[in-house]
Amino acid sequence: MRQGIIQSSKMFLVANRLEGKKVESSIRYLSDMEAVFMDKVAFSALDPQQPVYEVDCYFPVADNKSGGLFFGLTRIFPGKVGGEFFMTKGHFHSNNDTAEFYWGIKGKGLLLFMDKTRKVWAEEMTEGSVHYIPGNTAHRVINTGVEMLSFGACWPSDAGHDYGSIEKEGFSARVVEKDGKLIIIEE
Ligand code: S6P
Ligand code: ZN
Repeated sequence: MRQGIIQSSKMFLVANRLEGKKVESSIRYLSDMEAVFMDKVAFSALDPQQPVYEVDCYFPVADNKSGGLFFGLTRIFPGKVGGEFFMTKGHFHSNNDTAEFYWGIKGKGLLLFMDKTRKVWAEEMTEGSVHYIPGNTAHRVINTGVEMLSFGACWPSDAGHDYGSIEKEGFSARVVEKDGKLIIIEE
């Protein structure tokens, strides 16, 4: 049952790519993410024009209007800065107590959660996985695989995005590969 639902949304996402909808697309390059990665020496050796992830969003109602839903499709490229995997910037919602769904479409990764006390936990993201992100919880996705990681998202139209606190304080855990093994380094 669960698998059936995900397979049909995958067909919609991958085959039709929001066809006929007004889609707003954006790309985050390494140059947009200098503060995010730990290893500044490894970072400076890479091409700043390397894309890290791209997002297609469908906003059927005005931003901030209550009662609507927004929809996003994110694709994170495979790659690392030093040992640290490519990832999204991550954010809290500005309207703090608003939740979100993520679901894995292709590839593999980790969804990292962090609450307001900086407690972190993670869920594995794979093709068909479903993730509920509660309110007051920052969320970031990390591509731990060797292919593109694609996932869907659906969130309330009045959620808003607070990137500032993550830009300033970061997450209290990092996901890196060391000696061929994936490890989570906690603060
Ligand atoms: C929006 C939703 C996603 C992200 C996207 C990029 O609430 O969580 O569409 O915007 O995955 O991540 P970020 O952290 O750069 O917004
Ligand atoms: Zn969000």
